[in-house]
Amino acid sequence: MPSPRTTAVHPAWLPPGAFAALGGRRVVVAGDGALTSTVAAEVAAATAAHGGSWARLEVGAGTADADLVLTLAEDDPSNDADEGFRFMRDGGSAVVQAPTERGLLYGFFHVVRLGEDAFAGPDTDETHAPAAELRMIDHWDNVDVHPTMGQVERGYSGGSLFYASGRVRDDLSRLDAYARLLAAAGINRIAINNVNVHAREARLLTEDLAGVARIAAAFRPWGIRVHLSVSFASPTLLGGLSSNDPLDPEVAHWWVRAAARVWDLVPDFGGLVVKADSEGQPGPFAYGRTHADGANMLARAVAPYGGLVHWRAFVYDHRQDWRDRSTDRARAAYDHFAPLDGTFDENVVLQVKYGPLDFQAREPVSPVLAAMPATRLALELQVTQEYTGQQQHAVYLGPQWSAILRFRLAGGPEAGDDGTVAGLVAGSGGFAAVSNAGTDELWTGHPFAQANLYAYGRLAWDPLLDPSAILDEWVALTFPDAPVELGEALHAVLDTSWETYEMYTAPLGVGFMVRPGHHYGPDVDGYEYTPWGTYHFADRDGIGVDRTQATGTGYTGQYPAPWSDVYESLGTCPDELLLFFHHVPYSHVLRSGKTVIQHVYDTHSEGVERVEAMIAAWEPVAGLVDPAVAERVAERLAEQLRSAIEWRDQVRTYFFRKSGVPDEKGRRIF
Ligand code: GCW
Repeated sequence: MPSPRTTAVHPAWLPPGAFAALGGRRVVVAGDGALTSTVAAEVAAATAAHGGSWARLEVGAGTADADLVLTLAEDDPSNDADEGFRFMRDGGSAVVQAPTERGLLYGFFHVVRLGEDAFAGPDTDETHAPAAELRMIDHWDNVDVHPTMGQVERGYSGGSLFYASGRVRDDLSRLDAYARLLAAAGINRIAINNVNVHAREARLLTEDLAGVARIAAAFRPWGIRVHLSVSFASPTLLGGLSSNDPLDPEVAHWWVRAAARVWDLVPDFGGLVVKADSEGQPGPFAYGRTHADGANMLARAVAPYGGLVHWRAFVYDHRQDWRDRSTDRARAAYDHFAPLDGTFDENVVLQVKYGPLDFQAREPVSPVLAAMPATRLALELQVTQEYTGQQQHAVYLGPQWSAILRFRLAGGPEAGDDGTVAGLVAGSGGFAAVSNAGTDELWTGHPFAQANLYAYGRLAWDPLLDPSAILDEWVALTFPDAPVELGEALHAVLDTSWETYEMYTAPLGVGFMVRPGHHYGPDVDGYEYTPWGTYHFADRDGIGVDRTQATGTGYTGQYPAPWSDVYESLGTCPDELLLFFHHVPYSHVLRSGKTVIQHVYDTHSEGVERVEAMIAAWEPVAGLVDPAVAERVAERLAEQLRSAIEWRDQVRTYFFRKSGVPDEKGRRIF
């Protein structure tokens, strides 16, 4: 019997075939509770589809005949925070034992991922546990369709999975499939609305609570807790108060009552997400208060319920004057937040974008992550591909995230792994990332963008996983019956796709160069004279932003040693970030031995050639996948090539016109 889920929506990384190994065996599920029932239902569907058998027993009941036992531990310590499990393989049979139901769920998906290897392989006894307790996905979904952003801000996958016709959907059945996919990737928290909270969306906190409760109910069987983005101005907007001052007792009391109403309806509600004093959103600055004042006031309202406040560090001046060379957007988060270290309540998580600007394909890691040891910090990533091809381009972001997570930001070499970005956040505020999923029948627009959502979850569970191995997992799960050539082709297309995208877009860490507003396609000067910040300063002689302490904005001084020195000096600054930190002449010779201008010419030509190679690698295997997937991939690859050519020609031409320096390889410039 085929799984009923496959007919409605694309199964992504959980097609029935992914369950063949366990589904053909004798399986026992032992234990009580809602999540154990989720596991039991999965086992029932898998064994029905693949000819095995299953039984649900009491913990500790005889399980001698089983090939696979999924059991809660007998001596249940009931530490709800424990999501780990023990995996044992012995003579061809396997046991998953977990202290909590959530651990059992993750142990089940571990077995699914292993496939036949769960049973065939050397005997083993392993324990597994996530590196981070907080593994969150954020949706930038609006209830209403926004006039310029559409329903999902920076969404490239159709409409919202949660809202339709101006309210929470009546039919939330698709959320079950979505929650299942997220749980299988290890995600355990979800924020269900945009951090830009417009008037309609603000009311989710009050009059739409019944709908929020229904959404939470859809995620609950999968161990995922729901969070809401809220407007800092809710007391005036929704409560009719005259102020939102965080130190005003009436305001604090309004939030206390709001929290009580939420947790009354949704007892396992996760907490609030806040974008304050950022890009026009209200915040504590209007009342002369700090962000700690604002965050702590909310934190105290939600603390009695174990709730969290995810407070975003994305605060900068978006009304700059391009003539003012002293304002540097890259400095803003550190300048605002580092002085507040140690002043946030324990249930505040400061959510920090991975770079100091805004999810560019290449940025240095945010210095804020090393500057606030007495604050719970979360790393914020962007799975939705706002600045990385908007799910038109095949860009596998696993390698980018892995490089960020492994980067040794703090403490120098002595700090060991604690000083990596993963080490700084995993045991602290964990991970958050903006989702790329929507109502698109393939979930993510580009079918290959599914791999990004999967990879984010897996890296949040274990930041040291190899992104190429994660891709193997995703391929094996998504295409369980495909011949090995398909996997090889997917590696050829995706392994270096981030680097390829970087090659044909903004060079050497300078960033942006995108069309303002929608951020798709090239526009070298698009943002250069706008209030949002200035990014490349190209003139006839050179390009780049001087962010040194010696002669520039001083941003390099926000880094701990050795990075402050490494980035300060032209001699040691890595090539890929050169123009982020320095303004140099076009004739400047990179560590690669090429001049900056020739590097720009070469990478832009090579980037297009690499997209052509991606297409050549994919075409021979396209017939191996579902025709709907093949058709979508073909259409997107064609657009990627068109767009890469557009980028190449505009960027090469722009810099030839600015510099007058010809391409030494004599290639055509327009
Ligand atoms: O990347 C920018 C986006 C905005 C977004 C903002 C943010 C939700 O262009 O659309 O707003 O970042 O992260 O708050």
